[in-house]
Amino acid sequence: MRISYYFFLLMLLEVFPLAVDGQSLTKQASVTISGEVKTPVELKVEDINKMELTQVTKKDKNQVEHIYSGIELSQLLSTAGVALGKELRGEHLLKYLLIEASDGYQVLFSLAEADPEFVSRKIILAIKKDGSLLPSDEGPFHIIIDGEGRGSRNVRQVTSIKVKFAD
Ligand SMILES: Nc1nc2c(c(=O)[nH]1)N[C@H]1C(S)=C(S)[C@@H](COP(=O)(O)O)O[C@H]1N2
Ligand SMILES: [Mo]
Repeated sequence: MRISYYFFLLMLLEVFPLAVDGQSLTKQASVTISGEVKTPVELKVEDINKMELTQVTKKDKNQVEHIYSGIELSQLLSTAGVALGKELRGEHLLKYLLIEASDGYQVLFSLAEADPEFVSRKIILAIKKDGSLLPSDEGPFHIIIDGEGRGSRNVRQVTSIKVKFAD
């Protein structure tokens, strides 16, 4: 009895703080948009959740389709004052987006690829999958590209988006 009591206490100490940490980690986590922007921004999951969300479907490796919801990259970039649409011309076409993840993984998109006036295929920074916040191995922020055949640019656990000039 005594042993199982200690075991129970140990379980509470081990499991409960972990569960709390998981939730607060998602709450505290943020994504930054910086570099060639008017105003750098740092957004939390709840900030993005208040914005207009767009849905993109993607099949997983077992061919099961999932509905991801998130903010379109173009909208996200406009919160930082990045020039898009008619203003995206001339030297601005030399800009690219460097997407960085917590494991050091990096991928880039040309800025024009994220502008719906150039490319109608949507790219979102997803915060939800099938209606729930993303699991920690994917999120809290996950780039999802509509209809892209290869999975490698769907960056999981995004921490920052940097707007840069190719020179
Ligand atoms: N952060 C991060 N995202 C990543 C990767 C990675 O190594 N780190 N690998 C990419 C590659 S190469 C693929 S094929 C897909 C795999 O996603 P899946 O495990 O959800 O199928 O994730 C992409 N996103
Ligand atoms: Mo991959």
